[in-house]
Amino acid sequence: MKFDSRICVAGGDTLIGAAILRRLLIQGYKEAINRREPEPDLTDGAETEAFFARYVPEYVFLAAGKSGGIQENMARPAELMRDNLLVTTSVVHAAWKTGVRKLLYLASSCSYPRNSPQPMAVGSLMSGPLEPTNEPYAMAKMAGVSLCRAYRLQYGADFFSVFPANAFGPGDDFRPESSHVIPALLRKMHEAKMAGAPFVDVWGSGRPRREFIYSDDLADSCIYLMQKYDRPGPVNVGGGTTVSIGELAALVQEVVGYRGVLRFDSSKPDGMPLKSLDSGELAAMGWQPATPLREALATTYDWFLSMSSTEAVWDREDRTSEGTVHSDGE
Ligand code: GFB
Repeated sequence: MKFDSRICVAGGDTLIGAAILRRLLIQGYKEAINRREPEPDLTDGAETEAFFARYVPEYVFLAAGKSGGIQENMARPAELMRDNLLVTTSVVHAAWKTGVRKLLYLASSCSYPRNSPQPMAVGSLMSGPLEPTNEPYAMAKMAGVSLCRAYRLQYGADFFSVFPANAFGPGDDFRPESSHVIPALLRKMHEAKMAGAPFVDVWGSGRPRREFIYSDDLADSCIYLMQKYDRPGPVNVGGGTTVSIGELAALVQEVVGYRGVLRFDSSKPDGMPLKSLDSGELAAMGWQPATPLREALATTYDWFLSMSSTEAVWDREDRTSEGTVHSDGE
């Protein structure tokens, strides 16, 4: 990939896609095509093909498709699955038709079987049942991995997949009903601090463990892999730090400066007991995540504060919706 290569980030408005676009521009790649024309509806195969035919990108980062936290996955499994299947099929096919040189597909660590040995190595994929709370989404993401492999097998296309740890960062979704745990806890604790609320409810037992990666680090790893990776993949991208949800909540509490009590709400699901990735292949290539978890949380909180008066982060209805601290703490 050269600085004047034609690059498409499909899903340039997602957390990871936006981070990839940002990091591409900072690193000097000027031709990221999403800057010139709004992205088409990528669930529409014809629109997607027309878009690719106009720009003929050489490199594609496929970060498109709806995603959400554990509650969103349980509430909207059909929407998440359908959207991801359609978007992936459209983009992979359009990329092949227009002769894209290399495509990187963002998969999800939730496609690993629920009881995979930890840390999870790519050899464990498809070796057992998935976590039920996100099975439809996880299955759709795994179909994307398989689709990339199929285009490689049948057409010799250089399409490969990346399994990232749980990503978070500026631009994340902070809505209680759909957010992942980090934006959810940042927002809950911020609102509780502002309201002087005595408790914040943390879902589940606090015992599940997750590996987190800062979105800019993940974006850098994707650009690095696009430049250097020459195998069929897939490849894991961990964030280097695995913590329990209880430990994470305590860290978020420190970052936000909330002094109340954390209550674990066992009526809410835990999801997968442990998700940690074996990132040995990427480490052996010489890439490591750069941002410590605490620093990344603080930067994300700063972004949230800077945006908190706009609809990008919340709206009036959300402020009183279930899942915020108001339910019990006041
Ligand atoms: O981030 P999260 O929604 O996703 O939840 P998953 C991680 C853990 O944090 C779970 C707990 O054990 C949650 O119960 N948690 C505690 C909370 N408080 C909260 C809260 O206020 N909000 C949220 N959301 N969680 C998702 C998958 O699983 O991971 C997706 O459902 C996707 O498919 C994503 O793959 C990366 O790690 O459990």
